[in-house]
Amino acid sequence: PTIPSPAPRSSRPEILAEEIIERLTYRIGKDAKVAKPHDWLTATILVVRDRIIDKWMESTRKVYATGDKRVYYLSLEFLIGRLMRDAVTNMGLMEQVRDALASLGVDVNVIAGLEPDAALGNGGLGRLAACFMESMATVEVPAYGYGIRYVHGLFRQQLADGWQVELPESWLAHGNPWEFERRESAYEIGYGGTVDVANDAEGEPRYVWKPAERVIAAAFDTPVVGWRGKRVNTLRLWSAQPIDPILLDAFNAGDHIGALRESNKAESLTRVLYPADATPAGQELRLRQEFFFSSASLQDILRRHLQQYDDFTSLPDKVAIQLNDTHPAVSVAELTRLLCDVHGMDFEQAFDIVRRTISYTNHTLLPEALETWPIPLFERLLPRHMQLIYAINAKILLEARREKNFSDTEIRAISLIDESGDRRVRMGNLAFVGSHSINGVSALHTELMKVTVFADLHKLYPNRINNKTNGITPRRWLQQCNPGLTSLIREAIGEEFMDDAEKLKPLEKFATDPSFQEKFGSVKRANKVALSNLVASRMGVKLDPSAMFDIQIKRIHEYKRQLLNVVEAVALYDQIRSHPELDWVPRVKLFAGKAAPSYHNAKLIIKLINDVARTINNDPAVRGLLKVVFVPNYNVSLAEVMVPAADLSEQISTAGMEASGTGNMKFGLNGALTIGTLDGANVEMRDNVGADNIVIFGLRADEVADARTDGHNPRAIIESSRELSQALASIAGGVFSPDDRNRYAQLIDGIYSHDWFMVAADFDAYAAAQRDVDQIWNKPSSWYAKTINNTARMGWFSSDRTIRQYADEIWRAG
Ligand code: DL6
Repeated sequence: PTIPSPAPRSSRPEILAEEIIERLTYRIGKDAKVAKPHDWLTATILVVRDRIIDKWMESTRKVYATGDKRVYYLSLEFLIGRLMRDAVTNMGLMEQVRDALASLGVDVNVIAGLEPDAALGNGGLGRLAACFMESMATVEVPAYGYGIRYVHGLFRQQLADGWQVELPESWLAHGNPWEFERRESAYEIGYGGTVDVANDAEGEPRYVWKPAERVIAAAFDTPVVGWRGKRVNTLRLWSAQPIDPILLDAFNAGDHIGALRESNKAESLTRVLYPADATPAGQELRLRQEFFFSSASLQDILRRHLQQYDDFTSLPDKVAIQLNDTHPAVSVAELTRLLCDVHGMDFEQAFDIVRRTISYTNHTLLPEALETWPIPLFERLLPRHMQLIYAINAKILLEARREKNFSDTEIRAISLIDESGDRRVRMGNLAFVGSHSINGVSALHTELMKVTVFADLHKLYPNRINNKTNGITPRRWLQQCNPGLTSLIREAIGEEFMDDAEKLKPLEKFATDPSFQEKFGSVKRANKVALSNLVASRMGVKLDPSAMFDIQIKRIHEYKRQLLNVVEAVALYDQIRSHPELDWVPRVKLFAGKAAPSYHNAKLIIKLINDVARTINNDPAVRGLLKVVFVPNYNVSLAEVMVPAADLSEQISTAGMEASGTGNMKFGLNGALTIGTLDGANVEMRDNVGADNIVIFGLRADEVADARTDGHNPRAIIESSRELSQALASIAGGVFSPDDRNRYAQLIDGIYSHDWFMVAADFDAYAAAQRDVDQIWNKPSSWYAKTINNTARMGWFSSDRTIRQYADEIWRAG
């Protein structure tokens, strides 16, 4: 029979309102009179979702019909944030939904603010994956994101007496109306056990892995809408379920807890996101998670391929698999296993297909962040994969010796096995050799990759490393988070920039226009008032919106140097007190960010910021000229309020350590001036906005490397800087921690003794750069010219550009 398609849905507000009531009644089972705000939110999402589904099916049908290549983005993290505003604006339904809800007496902003912030990621890497998903739909690349449906995302951060306290976060508490459980898409994932060998009909050895443990990976799909609803892609997140939900024999024998043991064990696999940023959580559970989602995704990809094609020889032409960092690197071995052991291919052919299908993005050079696993653990959990890794290693090492005459030292460096201490599998090397493309995330980072972590592999395969500078989606990070600025830009230059962020360029013409500057200033002020209201209501701290809002928001890490920022705040505080007669620029220094729970120094830095804040904010001598605020529980939704309100963006990492940064781009786009080092994408920001429109200071990456190898003398540097030595002495001496005078002694001693992160080395340059910023602030026409130029010239940092480059140069798709 011919099955008719559903009739197209109207987007008239009165129809939307009718449907919202219908969903409220029949899907949620609530009478409008007693419905709670969450019920209205769910009903509204369900109505919007139906319109998305039409587009979703159209997109899926299209790729089946055309046979276009599909892109699979494997990421252990997707830092999504709220979805409603994003989906509604991308569908072009914002006004209609607002009117429909208003006709029912409901304020869209109120219910949008109730949506939980899906924090299935730690920081930049996870947020990048979320921006990429939106951009892949926007630039019409047929793509699937694959990850884990953690029940608890990144912890909720509270402050207790200035210390970070971690609390569980439950984004699924009210259900998740965006997702569809796909019971038919479930796969078995094995762990442990043995590997049997038997000869096949041709006498070739065939390996059969007999896992000792098995769990089910069940799929949950969320539609991802591109700008103007052009395409809808799928984010497929895996949830672990037991094979046997309950052991009835045990239950009937009275062991009610033991009967659920298997079930609990399976479910614990996907219960929590590891809150480690840049350092691998060296836990068995983490490796289990990595294999779990890699294997489920690959089985799904192969199944879909076989639905359309006879065999896997066409896989590299029809499928591109992007590994987001090394977390899914075990995919290299798992895809080889699936092709060889399950689908009967020989090893050489299988590995050739793997390499032509997979590509890998590196996101960090920090040695402690390069994942390695102890061989005994790897062998125990994944015995067949271990064999395959040895086989891949033998092949690569032979190639290196025979074709490139590699020395023993070079061979040791490229080996998949680190033999230097306890033997470990190097996931970065595995990802590298199993990929046809390895990319860094900014120009500087990519060049450093070639001469540091992957120097020897780069020598072996000189054409594989390439750069794809990160980007951000301008829909979330301009249009949705800053409607005031978006309307102002539209009035000035029309709407083209909404489809192509590089079309923001014509805004340059207005950079020096006094009346535009004034309007730009009013928009900024309104955003600062909004942030001040949030800070007042959450923290009871009053901010003056006419002061300069100087903001540093990101994970708390020593290399990101929140410590440099707070030490400078202390030095400025001393200066203001010593010279009250001077014309100081009023500043509010705002910080937000989470520290990994086990990262002692990062947590101490949070406490220090809060100690300094308490002292400065309560000192009448400062007369409100300086305030320091640490806003708790940084997440995507908080960033959406803080970014548009920033005057000054702090991007001050030790040069050579921040792979790219993406907060830097968000601030620039929203008209903040950047103070930063020549690190990560700051370098390309300077190239794009012009050296006059960004304040750069400090050591360059090569100078940091030289200082570290030549052994610089931080003590001498500190002693030569009165401001710095005073600031450090007051912190170390307990001026800000009278309850525990030694609290910061060790932290500050680290600066005196080795200063690995170059806090002392860069301090004077940083303080001088801050005074340059003050000068610019004091000339509003110059300030606005620079900040307007930042907005006008930040379009290149759209993730649409980044995705087009991935699609053209790596995936050859879209
Ligand atoms: O590429 C996204 C993001 C970069 O912008 C940051 O500079 C970088 O630190 C971050 N890397 C990680 C690495 N974690 N691990 N593994 O989060 O990636």
